[in-house]
Amino acid sequence: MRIDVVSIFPEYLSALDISLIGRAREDGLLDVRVHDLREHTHDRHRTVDDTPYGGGAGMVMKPEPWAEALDAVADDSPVERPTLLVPTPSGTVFSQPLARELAGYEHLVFACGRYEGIDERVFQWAAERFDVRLVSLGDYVLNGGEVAVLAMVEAVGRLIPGVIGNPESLVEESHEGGLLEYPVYTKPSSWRGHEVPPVLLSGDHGKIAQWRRAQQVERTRLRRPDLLPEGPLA
Ligand code: JE8
Repeated sequence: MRIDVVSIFPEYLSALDISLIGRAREDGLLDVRVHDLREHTHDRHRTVDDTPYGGGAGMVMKPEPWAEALDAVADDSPVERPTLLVPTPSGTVFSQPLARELAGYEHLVFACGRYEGIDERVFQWAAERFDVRLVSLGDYVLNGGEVAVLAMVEAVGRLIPGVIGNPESLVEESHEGGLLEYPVYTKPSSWRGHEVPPVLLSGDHGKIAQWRRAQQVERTRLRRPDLLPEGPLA
């Protein structure tokens, strides 16, 4: 899979050089290219922002550097219409099903805004060359799209075949099964007065699976009741 990221803080994306995603890149499973938006400015000060029409606080990202940067990425795309993902607090909330969908695509492009965001016309224009998706990491305020891109690239990247050593860990996990994860423990079995639940030491794999499922349901009921089916159990 090919991923391009455009940002005024390309060094922010250096986290993609390490760990699981870094390894996937070394292994040739992922081709991640980070671009500096300022390379697509042509004035002395490499200006990417200007004052908002209509007034108001802060600055808005100018359309011209974005169009030039995105044109360059689209010209170099392995596909006819790559997917352009724009992190924004006014987008649809990113989710595991969306990560799954994106993991099936050949080319993703992320546009990281800063300041008060990117001139809205960029998204209208970009629809000529991209499938444009405005996505939010969640209902809280960040200073720009970079942190959201780190999260989304990690969520998508780990779903690409070969990126995770043990793909079994992909099926069991939270948000694919619709329940939260069960609690996990390791040695020592007794630690600072806290014991590992004895069932996990019993060697009875049927009972362990049953216990873990019950833990998942109980945690979900307590912490994320919104994930459970409505009403009293049939
Ligand atoms: C961003 C963001 C995601 C999330 C994403 C991109 C670009 C209009 N507001 C802009 C005003 C306050 C500051 C904002 C800064 N900003 C935030 C996000 C996001 N994805 N879940 N929260 N925030 C930009 C500029």
